[in-house]
Amino acid sequence: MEHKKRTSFPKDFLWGSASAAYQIEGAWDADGKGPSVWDEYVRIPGTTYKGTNGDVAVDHYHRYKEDVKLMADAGLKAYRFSIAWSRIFPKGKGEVNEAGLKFYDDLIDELLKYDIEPLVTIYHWDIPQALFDEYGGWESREVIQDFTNYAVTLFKRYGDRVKYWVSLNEQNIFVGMGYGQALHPPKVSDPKRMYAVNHIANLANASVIKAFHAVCPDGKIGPSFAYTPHYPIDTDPKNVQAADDAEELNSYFWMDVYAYGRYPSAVWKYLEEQNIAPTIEDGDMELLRAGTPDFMGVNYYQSATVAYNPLDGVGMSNEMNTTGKKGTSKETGVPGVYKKVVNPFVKTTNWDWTIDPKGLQIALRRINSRYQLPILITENGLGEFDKLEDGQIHDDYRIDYLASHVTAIRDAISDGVTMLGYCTWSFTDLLSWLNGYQKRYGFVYVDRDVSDDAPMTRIPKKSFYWYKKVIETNGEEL
Ligand code: BGP
Repeated sequence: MEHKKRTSFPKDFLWGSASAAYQIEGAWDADGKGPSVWDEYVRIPGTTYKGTNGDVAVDHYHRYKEDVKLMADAGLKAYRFSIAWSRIFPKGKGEVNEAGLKFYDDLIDELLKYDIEPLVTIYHWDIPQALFDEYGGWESREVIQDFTNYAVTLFKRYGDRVKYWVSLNEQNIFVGMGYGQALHPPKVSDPKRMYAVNHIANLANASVIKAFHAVCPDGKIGPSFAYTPHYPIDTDPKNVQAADDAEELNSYFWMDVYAYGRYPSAVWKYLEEQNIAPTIEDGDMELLRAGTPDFMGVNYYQSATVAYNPLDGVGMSNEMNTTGKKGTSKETGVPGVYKKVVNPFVKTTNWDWTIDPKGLQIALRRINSRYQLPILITENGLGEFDKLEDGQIHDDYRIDYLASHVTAIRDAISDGVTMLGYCTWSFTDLLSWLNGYQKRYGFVYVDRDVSDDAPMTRIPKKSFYWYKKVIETNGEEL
């Protein structure tokens, strides 16, 4: 829709940035922290770009005061970060580690000192290795109780100061990459196990949300879903059908469970036919319905365009462009459902991610119509090579990307979508899970690359000053 007059951003709109513990903290074994599955996974040769890992990351654990000061300088209203489960419970359960709790106490207090609203992600992919060793982590229903105990510990400790919580970050990605494409821990490729894990993760998510509403009735909680809206390549009905199917299989299969506590019937039938549907036990669906969120968290980076793919057509690829060499991604699809094709109307990044701000507006509208939930954008950003020139980074390409996405949010608001806030990915540069430190996302450059032995100096980029202005003018000046 086009509007004669566009609606302004709400006065209390949360302009923020996001991060994840493993990608910024470092201090991987400090002060009683136990290992997570990522601490172990990165040591397997060939799993990450040039063997990079988060042992030191960008040393946020020791430099959080400097980082928060920079956030205050940028005028951030909110900061989304995740808590490392194995800092709180080194073995995933049992004895709590006071030093771990204290680190996040201090971080939260530091943010509040500058009136920055802390948004806490409970789980951003780093399940304690001990739980994986004991019962296979997400493959066992035992994780539901352990995850809930961990989350309740956080609610009780920080609930007086933290109002907004994210339950699971990108369940669709950690389950898909971990058990489908074998690119994340535990490096498994088995659709039956993948859907079984996913159902358990759904139950854990609902259990935590239900517990949260009992412990913190005034707070707000939701999952962060990695939403990639799908388009058909053209108006050939079989391609339109493929796009609908891709949307059901990749998006509604998660978001319907979050919002309504039910699986979409077409996907469920498809999984049964393939004999890969998860086992539903007594009480499961009741729990899913009892743990619905207060908002939908959305991580938006790109859209995807698809076409019809016959039963003997192209399948999933477990090869990704992790080098930043444009055009090196492989063709992928799901036989009998859809295959991904090039959209001639959108450009791509050096990592072959489409750049499609209109897709964000479309995503927000679809979620709004289907679920009628407020939306918090929990991640959006551009991963690029940045060059330090005379001590400065002129990242105009990042400003263009972010400005066009902020415009899309404003358009969605003008269309009637309720938006709570916008967290860019990320504030400082950080570790990109599989792509090392050269794929940068931050407003603040961090002077490090492959080697941990680097100065880690923080340098605000041109986009830092741009975002400061955006926040000052509540999104009027882009
Ligand atoms: C999301 C994750 C983030 C972040 C981001 C960028 O999927 O939630 O943790 O990494 O994507 O992805 P990448 O680092 O692969 O470029």
